[in-house]
Amino acid sequence: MGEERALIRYDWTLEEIEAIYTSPLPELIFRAQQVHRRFHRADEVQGCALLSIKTGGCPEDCAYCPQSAHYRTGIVRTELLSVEEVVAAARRARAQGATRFCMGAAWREVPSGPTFARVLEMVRRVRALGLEVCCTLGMLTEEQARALAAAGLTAYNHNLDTSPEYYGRIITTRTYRDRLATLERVRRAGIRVCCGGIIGMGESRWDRYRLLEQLATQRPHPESVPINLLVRVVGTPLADAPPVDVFELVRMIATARILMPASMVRLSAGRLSLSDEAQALCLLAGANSIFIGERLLTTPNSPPDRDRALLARLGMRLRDLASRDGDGIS
Ligand code: SAM
Ligand code: DTB
Ligand code: SF4
Repeated sequence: MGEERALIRYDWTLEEIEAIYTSPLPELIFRAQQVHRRFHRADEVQGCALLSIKTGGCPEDCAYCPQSAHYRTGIVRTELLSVEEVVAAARRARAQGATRFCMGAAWREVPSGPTFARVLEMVRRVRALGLEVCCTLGMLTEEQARALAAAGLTAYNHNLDTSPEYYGRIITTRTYRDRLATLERVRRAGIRVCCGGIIGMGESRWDRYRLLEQLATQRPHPESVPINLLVRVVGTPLADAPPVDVFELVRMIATARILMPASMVRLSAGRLSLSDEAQALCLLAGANSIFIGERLLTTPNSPPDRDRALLARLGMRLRDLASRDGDGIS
């Protein structure tokens, strides 16, 4: 990979990002394909499964999120699941073809004490099934990051979501700087970073370039970059956000692929609202991972039968457990 490593850049400018994002679609997809094939297999996607280990009642006010206590979305709050419940879900996910298991908790920050000890045990037990393990638990202290690393955590998900300038329109209970500080702690603990964003929140193209700039100038790049299409949930302030043109999603994915060649670019939330053809275009644009399974965290996902049929029609497959470890170099 030495030669490939030399192709990875961290000095992308906003102008370059804009030029890539706005290039004619055939050019953009061609370039993304060239990068994709150099760093990844073009016929394989990684299947990841999500599990909400603690649902609802979150003190943050993220305008997109059904789990925020600030909005009435009908979400039923739950306590932290038991280790056995989580392990059973991870086994089911593995049987369905997932090689990465992501646990999400509706916390502003990770609590300490027995609650955190239980999360660490979940990480150890799921890792022992041979799965990559990702957690998204809100803000972390340095000590907690080190403990997660010691438990064998593969990656920590903490999204920047949008540009620094638009962030305050979406979330007021924390700052972009808070987010970057947690990401820094994750990095320092030696955990891989999973960091991406959401499109369709009323942001401009410029906000998307700024988000991509934030991600692609990190050294190393986040090994995992989830691109979520807003799932509009009734009761949240973004319930009636105008739907985004699907080609914007394709452009976002292709640009992320070109800027961060070795990273996994994940076509994350929102697939249920996409046609098969739109999803195929996202995969052609360089996405190489999807969430599989009935549910995301609290909302329905694209049904497993439909996903299996789609991959079969495209002549593609889910990456198996024996394959090279998930995240690429970066
Ligand atoms: N509380 C933790 C946090 O915010 O980091 C972890 C869970 S949170 C649900 C994880 C990510 O899911 C958010 O950063 C956001 O990018 C994404 N997300 C949440 N609700 C979404 C929605 N309705 N549509 C698309 N993405 C969403
Ligand atoms: C990410 O970027 N997307 C996932 C995962 N990281 C944790 C979450 C999507 C949540 C969609 C809304 C829901 O189901 O609650
Ligand atoms: Fe809480 Fe995370 Fe939802 Fe924001 S995105 S309200 S922090 S669960």
